[in-house]
Amino acid sequence: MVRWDVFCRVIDNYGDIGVCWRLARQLAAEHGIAVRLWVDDVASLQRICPDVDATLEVQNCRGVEVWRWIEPFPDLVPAEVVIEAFGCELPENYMAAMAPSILQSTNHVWGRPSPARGEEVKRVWINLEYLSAEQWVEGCHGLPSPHPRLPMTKYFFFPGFTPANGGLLREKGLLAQRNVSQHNLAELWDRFGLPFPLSPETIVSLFCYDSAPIGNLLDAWAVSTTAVRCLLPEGKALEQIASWAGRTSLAVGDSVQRGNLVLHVTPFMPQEDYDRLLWACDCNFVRGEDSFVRAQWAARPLIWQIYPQQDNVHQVKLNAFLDRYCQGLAKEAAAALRIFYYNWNSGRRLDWDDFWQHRTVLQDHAMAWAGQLAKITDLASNLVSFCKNQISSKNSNF
Ligand code: TRH
Repeated sequence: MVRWDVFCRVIDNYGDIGVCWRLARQLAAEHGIAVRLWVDDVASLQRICPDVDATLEVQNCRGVEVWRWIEPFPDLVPAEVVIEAFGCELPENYMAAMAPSILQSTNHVWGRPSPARGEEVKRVWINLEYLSAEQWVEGCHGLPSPHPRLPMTKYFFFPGFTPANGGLLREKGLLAQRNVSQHNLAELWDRFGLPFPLSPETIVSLFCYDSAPIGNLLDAWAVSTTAVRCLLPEGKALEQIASWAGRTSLAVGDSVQRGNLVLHVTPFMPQEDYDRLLWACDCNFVRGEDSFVRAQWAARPLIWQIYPQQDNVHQVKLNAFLDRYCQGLAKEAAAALRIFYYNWNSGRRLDWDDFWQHRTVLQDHAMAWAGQLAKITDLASNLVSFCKNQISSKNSNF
């Protein structure tokens, strides 16, 4: 059996570990791969998967071996496939051990004798990149990058929205599960301990950075022509919202009512439950990378706050996504969507009613978009095929 090591450094927030955790679980569950996930901040993983024990150095969770990534890094036999997530830079001694070698012993740390003693170990080294809808990504997906000193090649693997790149994370059966849940919303709301929404109330989830014009949005909802119920997972944005509400603080379980808006502070949920929350809401405000993708699988209108980068590089990425997403969307709805995205991402005043008047069109489009994306092979399967090809290739650089 081929073994994989996935390396993840938590920079800030939950996106990096969110993506790596999903990937690791899917590789184990759907591809029968023995996965070690190396993460430097196990506490962040525990936030999205409470089954994880943040005090342990190593543990088995959901079919994945989770290891705390410590420095100095232990000397061990590297796996056959090494995933360096988001350019997180592998430990030097690990990288040196990755260079082509003849296996001296079958006594692996993992205890799985693969390959046989005396055989050359071929390894594949992947840099898993951030998601972008930009055109150039297609040209760079899968490109090799030889190591300047060691006889090894790293391959760039880009997630994306077209068959010309690595695809998006999508577990087997995810959309079927979503469909069942969306036809049984009462059960979903019950699960969250929230009352079943009264039509024509609009239910939104709000997951954002505190740089967003949150006060503006809440003001817009308070004067909205239709009632809005906002579910806000606890996080950094709470402080700003508390001050908007004229409170010293807000905590899980608190509610705020103003005009046509009711806001509930909900707990930060396990990843699977957060998915379900996205399925249940009429519109989802998401951020970063992973919640952004999950909101697309939810097939509901979404507002994306992109992770801000230096020199406004993120604006280009935002436009690239909008260009793809708006294809096939009615002109007026597309214009309203674009304006709302720009204002949300650049701190300007928001006109919720102007945007939400297109809700039916936006809803149909979100469903069509998810269907279109689902035709593309998912990221884990693409990654497995890519690595298999590299390993079996006679011209492999390993
Ligand atoms: O947390 P983020 O802002 O992560 C970001 C981005 O990934 C960005 O690209 C990266 O560079 C930066 O971190 C360092 O947003 P993201 O990507 O949506 O990740 C949030 C994760 O948290 C996602 O896996 C969903 C999960 N989550 C829960 O499990 N429960 C919850 O209640 C919520 C709100 C989120």
